[in-house]
Amino acid sequence: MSNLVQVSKNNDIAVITINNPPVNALSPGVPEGISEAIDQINADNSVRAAVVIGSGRTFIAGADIKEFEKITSGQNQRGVGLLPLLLKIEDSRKPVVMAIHGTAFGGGLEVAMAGHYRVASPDGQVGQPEVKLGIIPGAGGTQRLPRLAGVAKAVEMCAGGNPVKAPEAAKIGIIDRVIEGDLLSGAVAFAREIAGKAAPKTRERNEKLGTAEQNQPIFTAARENASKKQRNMMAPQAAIHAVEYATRLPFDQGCEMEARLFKECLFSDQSKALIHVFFGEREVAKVPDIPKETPIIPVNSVAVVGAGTMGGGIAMVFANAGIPVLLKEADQAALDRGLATIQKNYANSVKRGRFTQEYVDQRLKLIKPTLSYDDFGNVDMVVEAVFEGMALKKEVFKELDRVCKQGAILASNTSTLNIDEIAASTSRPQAVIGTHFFSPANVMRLLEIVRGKATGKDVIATCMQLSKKLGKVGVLVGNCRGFVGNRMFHPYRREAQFLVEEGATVEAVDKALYDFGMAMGPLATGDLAGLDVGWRIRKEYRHLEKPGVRQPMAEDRLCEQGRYGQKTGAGWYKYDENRRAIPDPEVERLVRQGAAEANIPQRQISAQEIVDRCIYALVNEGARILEEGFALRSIDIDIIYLNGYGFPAYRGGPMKYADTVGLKKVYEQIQEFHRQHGETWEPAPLLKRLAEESKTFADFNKEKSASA
Ligand code: 3H9
Repeated sequence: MSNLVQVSKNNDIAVITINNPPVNALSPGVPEGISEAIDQINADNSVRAAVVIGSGRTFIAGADIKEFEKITSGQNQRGVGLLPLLLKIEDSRKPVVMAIHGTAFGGGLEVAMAGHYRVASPDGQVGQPEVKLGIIPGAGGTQRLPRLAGVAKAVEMCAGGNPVKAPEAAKIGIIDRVIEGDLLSGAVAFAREIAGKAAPKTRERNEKLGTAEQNQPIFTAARENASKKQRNMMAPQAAIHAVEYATRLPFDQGCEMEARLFKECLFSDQSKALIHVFFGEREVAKVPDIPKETPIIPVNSVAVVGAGTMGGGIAMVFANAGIPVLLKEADQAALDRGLATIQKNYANSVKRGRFTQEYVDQRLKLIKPTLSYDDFGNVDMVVEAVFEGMALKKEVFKELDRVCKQGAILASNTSTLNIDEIAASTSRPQAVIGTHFFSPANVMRLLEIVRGKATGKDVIATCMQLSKKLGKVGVLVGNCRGFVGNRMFHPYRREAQFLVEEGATVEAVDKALYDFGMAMGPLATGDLAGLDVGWRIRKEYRHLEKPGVRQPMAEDRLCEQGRYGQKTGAGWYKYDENRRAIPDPEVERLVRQGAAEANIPQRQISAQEIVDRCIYALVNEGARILEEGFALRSIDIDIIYLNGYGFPAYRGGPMKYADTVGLKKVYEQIQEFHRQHGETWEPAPLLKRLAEESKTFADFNKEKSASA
C-alpha cells in the first residue's frame, strides 16, 4: 500500500490514516491508497467499521492544487479522478466514519461526504472553497452537499466558498457529532456504535433537496448576490448551476453536469489566474536571501508616531492583533482628534457587526495616547506615520534613535520617501525599515515592507512574520521612489488623466476600468485618496520633470479650484451628503478648456483603448521594476496590486494579466502607444526581450531563480 495512506486496527475498527503533509492534499497516490484501504477493510472479516482520519494538523485540505496546472497544460491526462473512489467508499459494506480536524476543504469535504458518517473536533472546519480558485467542486460536492445541508446552505457554501465550523456544520447536518477530547478515540467509539447498523449513503438522501417552488427564489437570490459580490466571475455562477442540477437531475447525471462545469472553469483564464494568486500569496513570504532560520525579534509592544488617518489606522492594526501600542502626537488637539477618529471607526465596526463592544473596549485599552517620547525606551518597534516630508521624518528618526532601546525596530510608513536617507539620520540604519500601510490601514490587506540598503535581515524577517500576525500580506520591496505600488500607480493614473484630456469623459474612463474588474475607476480612486496629495508631490518634484515630456494637467486644474476630491465635496466628481459621486459638467468644461489651451486634439476613445492605456502603463512600469530588482518576482507585484489597489484577483494581477494576453501582443501595443504618445511609453527593456523570446514574466522568475 502507498505510504501516503496507512491502515491499522483498533480491535474490530480499522483506522485509515492519510499521511501527506503538510495538508494531506489528494496528491497522486492518496486516492489510490484510500481505495486500496477500502478494499482491505472489506476483505477483512474481523473489521466491523472504519475510521478515516488525517495525520498531522488537518483532515484532507482538498485536491492537490499543483495538479491542476498539469491537467490544463496536458502533463496530467488522468485528471484528479475522485468520483469512482467516492462511490467505492459510499458502497463499502463496512460503514466508514470520517474523523475531521483542521480543514476538510474541497475534495476533502467531498471525500468526507462519501463516508457514511462524519464526526469532527470542535475546531474542525468544512468548506467548498473551490470558487476562490476559479473552479467549482468537481467530485460530487455540489451534488452531495445539498443532500446533507439543504439547498440554501449548499448554494451559499459552494458559491461563496467560505467554510463552516464544526458546531454549525453539526447543526445543519454535514456532521453527525462533534467530539470533545481526543478525536481518534471518539471516532472509534462512534464507529463501534454504528457498526452493524444500516449505513446511509449520502447520494441516496434526497429528503433535503426541496421542491422547485422552494428552490427557485434561493437560486435567483444567489445569482444576484454573486453577480454583485463576485462581479465578472464565472465560477460562483457555475457552482449555483451545479447545485441546481442536484435538485433537478438524478445523482449520476448531476455529477456529469458538475464535471462539465468543473472542466470549463478549470481551463478558464480566471482559474489559472486565481491559482497563480493562491501560490503567490504564499510565495511572497519567501525571501531568497533570508533563510527560514533567521532570528525573529519579539514584538510585544509598539509605538506609533502621528495620530492622523494613517497613524490612527496603524495603531488599530496593532491593537487588533493584541499588541499594546503607544500613540504619540505633537499636541493635545491633534491627539484628541486622532483618538476620536479611532473611536468612531471602532463604533462603526460594532454597528456593522464586525466586532462586539466588548472586543472593541479591550482593543481601545491597548492604545495609550501620549504627547512625549518618555515611554519609547520600552517598546520593541516604532512605526513613524507623520506628515510626508523628508525634513520632518529625519527629525523624528533622530529622536527615535535617541530614545529607543538598542534592538528596537524603527519603521517608517512613508509611501514615497527614501528609506536610506531616513535611516542615515540615525546611528543604527540596520534597525530602519519601511512599513508602508495602505489606507484605511485597518482594512487594507497590503503591507509593503521596504528594505533599505542597511536593513538587517532579522528586522526584515520579523516584519514579514509580523505582517501575518497583523492580518496583512507583507510583500518585500526595494527602496525606489514610490516603491512598487505607487511607482506603478503613477503612470496608471497619468494615462487616466491623459485619456480625459484627449476627449474621454471622466465616467467613461472609470467605467472602462471598473468593467475590467478594478474595484474603482482611477479617477474616483483619486477623489477618495485626495487629489491634493499628488498635486503637492508633483509640485515638489517638478524640477525632476524632463522638459518637453507631456505631463497631465487636469488634476492640477481641479486642485487649483480647491477640488481635492471627496474630502472637499468635489474633485473629478461632485459628492452628495452620502458621498455618492455625481458627474459634474464643470469638470468637463475645465478639462476641455485646458485641452484647448494645450492644443490636445479631441477624439472618440474606445473602452478597450482606455483599458489598454491604463493597464499596460502598469505593466510597462512593473517590467522596469522587476528588471531593476525592486520587486523580487512578478508575483510580488501582482500580490501588491490585488491587495492594495483593487486589481481583480481573477485576472491574477497586472503581470499575470500581461502573461495571459501574451507579452508579444502587449509589447506591440506599447510600441504603438510609444509612436503615438512619445517618450513616456518607451517599452521596458525586459518586456521587449521577453516578448521577442516568446517568454512570460513567469519565465523570467524561473530564469532568475535558476541563476541565483
Ligand atoms: C479541490 O479540492 C477540487 C475538488 O473539488 C476536486 C476536484 C476533482 N494543494 O496555506 P498554508 C500548500 S480544489 C496543494 O501556508 P495554513 C501551500 O501551498 C482545493 N498544496 O497553511 C503551502 O505550501 P508551501 C480545495 C497546498 O495552515 C502549504 O501547503 N482546497 C494545498 O495557513 C501550507 O499551506 C483548498 O482550496 C492544496 N490543496 O492553511 C484549500 N493547500 O509551504 C487550500 C495548501 O510550500 N488551502 N497547500 O508554501 C488552504 O486554504 C490552506 O492551505 C489551509 C492551511 C487552510 C488548508
